[in-house]
Amino acid sequence: GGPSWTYTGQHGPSNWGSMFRECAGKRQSPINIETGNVKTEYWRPFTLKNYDQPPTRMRIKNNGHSAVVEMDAPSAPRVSQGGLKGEYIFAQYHFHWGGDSSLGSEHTIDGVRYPMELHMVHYKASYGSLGSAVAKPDGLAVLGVMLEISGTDNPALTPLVSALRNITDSGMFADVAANYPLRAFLPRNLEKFYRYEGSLTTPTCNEVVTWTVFADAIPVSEKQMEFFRSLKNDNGGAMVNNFRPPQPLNSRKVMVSAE
Ligand code: SG7
Ligand code: ZN
Repeated sequence: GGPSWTYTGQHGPSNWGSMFRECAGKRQSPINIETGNVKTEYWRPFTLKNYDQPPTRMRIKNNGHSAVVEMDAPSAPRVSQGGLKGEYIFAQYHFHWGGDSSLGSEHTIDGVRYPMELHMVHYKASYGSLGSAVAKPDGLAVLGVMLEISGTDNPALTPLVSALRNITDSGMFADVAANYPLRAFLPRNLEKFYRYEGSLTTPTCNEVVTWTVFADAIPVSEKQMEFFRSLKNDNGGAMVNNFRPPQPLNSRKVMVSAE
């Protein structure tokens, strides 16, 4: 295959653009969201289908860059409305986190970094598969959720965190014992969110993502964070700081939903 990429050193984010042409594009992600420089939009609320349905099976994988969760469900979770054009089918979710809790999120809000960010990746139903959708400018919708430190464990994360011990090395995967529905990983308030047109945050940085970043965070304990930090990356080093820094906004406009 092509050259591998990393989050530090010679193959790190500042050099992705020379290794993968699209990473040097004009609609890259993540970004810093400046809440004083957004345009209010009056959209219908999100319509979430099958987000409350417990999956029949959940698996977690160490892909060398992140911990990725896939699930089987009786009917596929899907999202529409909320300013999205069309219906998007859930594919997987994954996390980005820091080596300590002062950093870790990909998006920042007025420069504020969160210790972890969760991404629920969806592809446009009309494109039929994730593979075809990553070649279309409106192919993906990713829902981004910030996590903030809480004094108590987030119960929905407990089964995932337990499974992390079985996927310490890149390429490993494991079943997750308890099956929380997707809804358990979303903030209660889905009405306030930021929206912009961007890209995948990892190479090949395809400029195909309609981004949603919810204003409200969900909790995670410091103890739960430590389990994520104990994973190993592609090079056998600690999987930490697996976030891309904010990219130039260029001529794009960030929108905010009217609450
Ligand atoms: C993570 O981020 C993985 C990738 C994902 C990438 O490394 O979740 O997905 C898989 C299946 O390994 O790439 C195409 C895709 O979803 C970038 O996703 S992101 O822009 O949401 N961070
Ligand atoms: Zn991501």
